[in-house]
Amino acid sequence: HNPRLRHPKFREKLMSAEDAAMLIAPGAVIGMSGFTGSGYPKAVPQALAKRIEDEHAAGRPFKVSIWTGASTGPELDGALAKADGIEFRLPYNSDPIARERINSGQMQYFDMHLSQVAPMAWMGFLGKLDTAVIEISGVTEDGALIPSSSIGNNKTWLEQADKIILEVNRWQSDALDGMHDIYYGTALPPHRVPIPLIKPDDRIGQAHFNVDPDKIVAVVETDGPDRNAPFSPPDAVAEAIAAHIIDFLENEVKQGRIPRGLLPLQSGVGNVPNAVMAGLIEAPFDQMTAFTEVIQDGMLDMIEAGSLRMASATAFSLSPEKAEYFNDNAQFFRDKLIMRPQEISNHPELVRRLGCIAMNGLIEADIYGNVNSTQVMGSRIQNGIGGSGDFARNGYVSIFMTPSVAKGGKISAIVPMAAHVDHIAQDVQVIVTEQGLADLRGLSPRQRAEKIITNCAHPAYRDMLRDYYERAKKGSFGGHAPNLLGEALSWHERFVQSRSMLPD
Ligand code: 0RQ
Repeated sequence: HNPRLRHPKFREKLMSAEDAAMLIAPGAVIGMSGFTGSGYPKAVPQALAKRIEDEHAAGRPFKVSIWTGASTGPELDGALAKADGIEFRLPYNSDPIARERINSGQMQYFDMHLSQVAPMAWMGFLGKLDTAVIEISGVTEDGALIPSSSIGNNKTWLEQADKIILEVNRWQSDALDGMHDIYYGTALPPHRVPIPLIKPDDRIGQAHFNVDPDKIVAVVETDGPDRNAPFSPPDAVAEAIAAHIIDFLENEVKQGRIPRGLLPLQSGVGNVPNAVMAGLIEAPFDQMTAFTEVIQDGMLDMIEAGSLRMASATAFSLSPEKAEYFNDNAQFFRDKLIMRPQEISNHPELVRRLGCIAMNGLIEADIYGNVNSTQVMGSRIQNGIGGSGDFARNGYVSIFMTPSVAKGGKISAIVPMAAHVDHIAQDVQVIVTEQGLADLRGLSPRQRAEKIITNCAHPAYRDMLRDYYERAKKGSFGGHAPNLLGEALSWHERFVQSRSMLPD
């Protein structure tokens, strides 16, 4: 029998993914594991998608609501969205098929701060959770669950669901056991107490999930890899952005504001943040730490190079090659990584206490430093706010980075007015593009505009921005953050009409 199922009660519930999917009813609200392409269930969602397709073919409606940690993989979001089986989705999506369904108005999507998902579920704001479908890497002799490559909201789903389906994935490394730190001390107001984490490497919880064995209705065996999107190697633009950020951090050290090992790093997902990690290996900082959401390829490289001492996160977000590499070398990494529930990895109290250096990507920023991370042309969702808000508002410094143009130069990442705002100017202290870095700390809106236009805008758009700003200073209703309301979103309007922000 499967050596990963070390408790007899769980072996009694072994069944196929197809049989497990039969235990899910139309309209069910399902809490699944999964965070940035790791630790998501791989067999039951596909079997459920097949069942939904069969029901639809027979003319019967069948949709479910899906809650997760963050994004998942093609076997979950992709398969269920393709089957048109998702009625409602929270809290984060980066799957292209699901994105298309959301943007065509067929799927409801509640995009939310990732630290708030578990508390909102406990408070009952999200409704009742019927079923949890959770990938684990094993069950202990005592009947506790050994987490897999992400934790996300699994603790909460296991507590709140009426029934639980487990997927035991043999592909996950045995060495994951012991890397997790599940904190059971959270409570709701008015009973909350301080979270006793003072340093990023503090362990405050336990290695395994508690579970009520009577709620387990199915155990499914799987043997499949996490499927994260591969990273492209850093290009010249990403390298230039990384160099500006490293200069900025070196200066913070030189000014005596932060120690040589910096403060705990938080790095968003994507190619540019990954390039920053690569750049930090060469930088003159030592004994760095990370208190972040996801462990990316670049962080494992930093650990191997000895520049990063340890990382705390809620999930891996590794390219397929790096995920295999991690599994082959898990013994080396296991005492340098701690994985926590996302309400702890992203907790505003902890991000503020530790003084994280928050580094996130953006879609567009306006000349006053308001940042749009989520909605292209103010209406089309890209991914979601994810953890960027948790870290940006509460860190020691909040850095947002982007190439200065998108879509081959047809879109400027610096615009007169952001068409949607996720991060207000007060939560945005540094903006960086390959053109340069704007340190906005302590500046008024008009001082910010001068700096952002001069340092960050692409030359093809710089004069257009300056022209807008000069005219706005004369024609604006108020002079604090000058704007011409009839014109502020005209660049977006031009793109929607002609697919370019550049004038004819
Ligand atoms: O689309 O692939 O169709 O060409 O957005 O853009 O430049 O590859 O950058 O991968 O770093 O993503 C903000 C989306 C940036 C990401 C965002 C288009 C661009 C491309 C991706 P294509 P790039 P990145 C904690 C942190 C929110 C969540 C977060 C994100 C695609 O960083 O989702 O921060 N952030 N989490 O073409 C139109 C623009 C555009 C644009 C970029 N101005 N207009 N399209 N794109 N700028 C981690 C977690 O929470 C999990």
